[in-house]
Amino acid sequence: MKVLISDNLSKQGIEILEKAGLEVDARAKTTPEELLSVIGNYDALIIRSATSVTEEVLEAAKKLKIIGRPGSGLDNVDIPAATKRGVIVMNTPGGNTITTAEHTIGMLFAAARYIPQAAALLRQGQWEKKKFMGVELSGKTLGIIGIGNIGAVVANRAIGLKMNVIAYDPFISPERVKEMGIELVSLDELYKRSDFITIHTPMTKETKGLINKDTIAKMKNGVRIINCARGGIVNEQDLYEALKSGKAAAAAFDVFENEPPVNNPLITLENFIGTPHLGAQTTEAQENVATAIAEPIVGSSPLLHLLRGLGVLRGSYMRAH
Ligand code: 9EZ
Repeated sequence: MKVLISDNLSKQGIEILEKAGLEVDARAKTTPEELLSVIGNYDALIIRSATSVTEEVLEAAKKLKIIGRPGSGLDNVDIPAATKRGVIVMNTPGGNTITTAEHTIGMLFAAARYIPQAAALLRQGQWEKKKFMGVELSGKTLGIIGIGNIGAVVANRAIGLKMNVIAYDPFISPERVKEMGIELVSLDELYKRSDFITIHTPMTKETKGLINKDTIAKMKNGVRIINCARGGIVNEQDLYEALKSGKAAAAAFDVFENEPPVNNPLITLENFIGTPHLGAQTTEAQENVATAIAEPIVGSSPLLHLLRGLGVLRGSYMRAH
């Protein structure tokens, strides 16, 4: 079984594949043209965000049985086209949970105290205090939109910071909310009561542009907004206006409508903090997702051959935890 790794994968993942006797080609920075020309030789493909698996790629991938995407987000894979050809698509959303939640907590502090802006000025020799009067997190209300795996860890850490945590999620059970020790509210109530708002939903047609001028108008004056989920859930133009007018005191984003954000006016604002999609960038998360994607690919090797031989496997989408 031949495996192509078209982007970077932590060495722990590569070792698992090699030890199992799979033939591994680690070709970081594979171009779309290269991918098209070589993909026909491989049984398995491991990608990151840089590789797009289009219908054209899948058409050329005559031997391909499985695509693994370490981490969450499968925006760059044409899942229906893969499924049509009996190719399994797998991701590992669990491996990033704590790391992404911790980045969110970091952004919460950054938005409360302007740490990145103050540090940048200090580097330039400026000792600026007046400009950076912050607020405490303790006693403030944190509104979490989307209380799945990451949202739940953010809630737990925020409770430790003595924040009052409220959440909105159309899919959560009341029992689970009770276990977490937080209050489930409507979206309108969340907007009305929150001092800080953080988003932890996937990008869907319901969440695209969820935070916009109309919903911002429902928020408290001086609200601080965090987005470490997906670019575009917050309308960037509308947020720009809110940060400019002071309606929103600060915003801290790890994700953008276009990444990297070129000519994006948001990043010029003093009360905006941006990081370059660092949500999953820890040693621990990268090891977690690399091993979590390698293990089922190894396990799949004999099983996939058998199932395809029997005509059972028609393609599907699964999660490897
Ligand atoms: C939808 C959502 C949040 C939401 C939350 C989760 C999949 N999903 N979608 C509409 N977990 C706010 C408005």
